[in-house]
Amino acid sequence: MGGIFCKLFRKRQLRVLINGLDAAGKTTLLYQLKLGEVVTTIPTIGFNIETLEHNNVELTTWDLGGRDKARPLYRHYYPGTDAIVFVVDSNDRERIDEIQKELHTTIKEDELREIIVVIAANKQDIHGVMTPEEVGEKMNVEFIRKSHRCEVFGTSATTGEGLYEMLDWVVEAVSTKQAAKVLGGTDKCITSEKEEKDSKSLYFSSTFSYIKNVFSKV
Ligand code: G3D
Ligand code: MG
Repeated sequence: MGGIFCKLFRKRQLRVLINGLDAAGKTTLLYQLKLGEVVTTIPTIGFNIETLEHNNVELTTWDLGGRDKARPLYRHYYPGTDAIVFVVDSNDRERIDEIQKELHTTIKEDELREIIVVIAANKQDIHGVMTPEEVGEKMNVEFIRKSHRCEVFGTSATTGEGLYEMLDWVVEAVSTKQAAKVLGGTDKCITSEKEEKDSKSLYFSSTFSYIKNVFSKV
């Protein structure tokens, strides 16, 4: 059976990039999720990549900034990505402009035209840091929203505060977007017959509830 049924219920993976300047809290965030082993790939390509895979969820992270030569290499990781989380150190007022520029450059990439953008205003456990609203303003969220769905969350990667709420939102946003694409007929069904058969009872809407479950139970 093809068509919408197949598209809605196929098996799919949630792919999220987690980017930010060094020391923003990306690695801490991955470990805080306690979903399994964080794998670091030491590259011949110029930047360290960490990945965390858990069932249908794949999180990939690397440090941005000061590496213009590496930028073309990032593109290798863009295809198939559902959402990008920019982790911002809310305590780092000096480099907020740098991360703002990185974010705006990144989301202009052709392959990220339709990506869901999340800003994690991290380190909210530290007294006196920029609030999520301030971070959103400095990152020029209003401008981003002209081209992308975008939301800001206050997080603390060390305490876990705000992380699941943020990931929940990502799952919801990706799910909504995917459903809209399927119903609008712009999404191609790539499910094999066998996968389709296996997946009828399991996926799409249930995939996301499942992922949500995974995140919220940790
Ligand atoms: P990165 O992977 O983005 O480079 P890391 O950043 O995860 O390595 O974190 C850099 C430092 O910031 C670490 O401190 C880490 O403990 C701290 N950090 C990360 N997230 C938070 C947070 O939400 N709150 C606070 N208070 N600290 C955080 P060290 O001292 O190990 O360098
Ligand atoms: Mg790191």
